Amino acid sequence: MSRLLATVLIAAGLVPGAVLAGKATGGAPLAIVAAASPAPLEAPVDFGPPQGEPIHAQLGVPPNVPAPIHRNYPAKVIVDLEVVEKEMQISEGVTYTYWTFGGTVPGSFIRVRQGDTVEFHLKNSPDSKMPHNIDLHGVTGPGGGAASSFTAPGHESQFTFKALNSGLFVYHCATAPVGMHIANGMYGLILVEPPQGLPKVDHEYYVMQGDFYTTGKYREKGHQPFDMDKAIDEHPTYVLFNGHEGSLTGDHALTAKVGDNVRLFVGNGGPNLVSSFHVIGEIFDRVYYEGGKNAQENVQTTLIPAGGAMMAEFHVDVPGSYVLVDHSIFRAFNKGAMGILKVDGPENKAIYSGKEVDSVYLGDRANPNLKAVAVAAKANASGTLSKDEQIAAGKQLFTGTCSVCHQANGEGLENVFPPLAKSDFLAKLSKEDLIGIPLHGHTGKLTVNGKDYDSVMPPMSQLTDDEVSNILTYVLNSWGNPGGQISKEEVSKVRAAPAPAAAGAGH
Ligand code: HEC
Ligand SMILES: [Cu+2]
Repeated sequence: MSRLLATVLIAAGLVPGAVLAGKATGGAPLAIVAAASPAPLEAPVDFGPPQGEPIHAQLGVPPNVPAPIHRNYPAKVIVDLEVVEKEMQISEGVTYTYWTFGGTVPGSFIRVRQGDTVEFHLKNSPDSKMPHNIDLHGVTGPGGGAASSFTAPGHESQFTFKALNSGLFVYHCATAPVGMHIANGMYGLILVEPPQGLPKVDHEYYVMQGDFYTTGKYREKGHQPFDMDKAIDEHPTYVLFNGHEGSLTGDHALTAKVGDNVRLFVGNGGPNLVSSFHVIGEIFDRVYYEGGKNAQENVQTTLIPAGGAMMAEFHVDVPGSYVLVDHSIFRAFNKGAMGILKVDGPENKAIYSGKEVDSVYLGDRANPNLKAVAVAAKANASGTLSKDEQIAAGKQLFTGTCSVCHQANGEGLENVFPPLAKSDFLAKLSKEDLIGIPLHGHTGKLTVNGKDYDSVMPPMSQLTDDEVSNILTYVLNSWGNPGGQISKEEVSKVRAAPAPAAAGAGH
């Protein structure tokens, strides 16, 4: 009965004419609707009882997925998943207390075959402070398993479901406050393969986007607690792939060779944001949008709802770094939503003339060595920060922030961006005025080394106090500048003071 009703409603929504016809003929619209609508829904095929010995599922640690299933019968598959609460690095020098399925964010990747009977064991580590459960979107049944899997610390619960529909599905914790559990990293993907399997590819990768809310600013160092108010307001501090800034860049970049076929399983845990998922420099040859059965071809950017997923397949033709982003682009460049697929192999100048995109798109992620920044943050916390440590950290940060305009060697660009190297303007500034430039920007006429500039430097207010102090200490001690040192405290004083009239009036 309910399936029949659903068919009518769906058909009515798709075919406006049918609605009118339905109204006109009163009680018996069905035949008319069916004529102009897609085939009626059928109950999913029941593949019959599980056969053979029970199988223990191999789980995938992100960004890896378990091997494809080459089985031609439905089986009983046992999944063991443990919830672990643990502190991990969210960004260089910044820690966060994650709640995880299997110790990673996103949680372990589960792969079963359509028709399999899944016996799910959810353990909650004795070290946990909170109870947890799991809602798998691939489960047919109220709550997706949530009610049957509520598990206190040190306990285990078990439930069984039949994977009736094939597709790529999100799972997540659904314990109150649900948003907080998801925001802390409690989500992952379960792939229910169709009986014939997926087409063979050279690489399969597992990527999941999530938004994070910390009391401190983006990249503010130290341990950062969850911020409930920011989460309710949907103002994330971080938007990340696989739970940590840099989890898919530098040494952790995804890899492929020219000529390979790549499949990405991409989910969006949310809790709040919808993802406009894009790979810079690639076109998805095929996208199974929303993780379902149908594919669209030749897609640039695909929408992944919060609590949704998609599969993308593409052929890589030329070498280089392809940047995974949420094309809501401030999230990529200012909140961390960036990953890299590094493709090695011979150039193909007929397809692309060459020249790397790294410096244009990657900023400080082109050079994955942000270690110096973490070292400085640690030293700062323990009160032992030296000038050399500040300079080393400042150099890395300068590359990501200031060098686009002032150039890596501080020489600037003739008539556009003034030089910082041997700048007589800079040398005459008081500490406060120098700190004020990155904090408030600069507008209006100025003369550097005898040349006039009348341009705009935007405020770099996204930088934290320690980042500003390290960058300026680096600038002061580079390229023949006069030397000196700026502390984090000096920066916070200037930030707290009202902006000077000149900089304020410039807007
Ligand atoms: C988007 C381009 C841009 C970025 C990024 C940028 N600046 Fe500037 N900067 C300018 C421009 C343009 C001026 C000149 C402004 C004017 O004409 O009033 C300037 C002026 C300055 C000056 C004073 C003039 C001089 O040459 O001594 C300093 C110091 C400075 N910037 C430091 C920095 C630092 C440090 C950073 C990184 C935190 C940075 N800038 C990032 C464009 C930029
Ligand atoms: Cu939970």
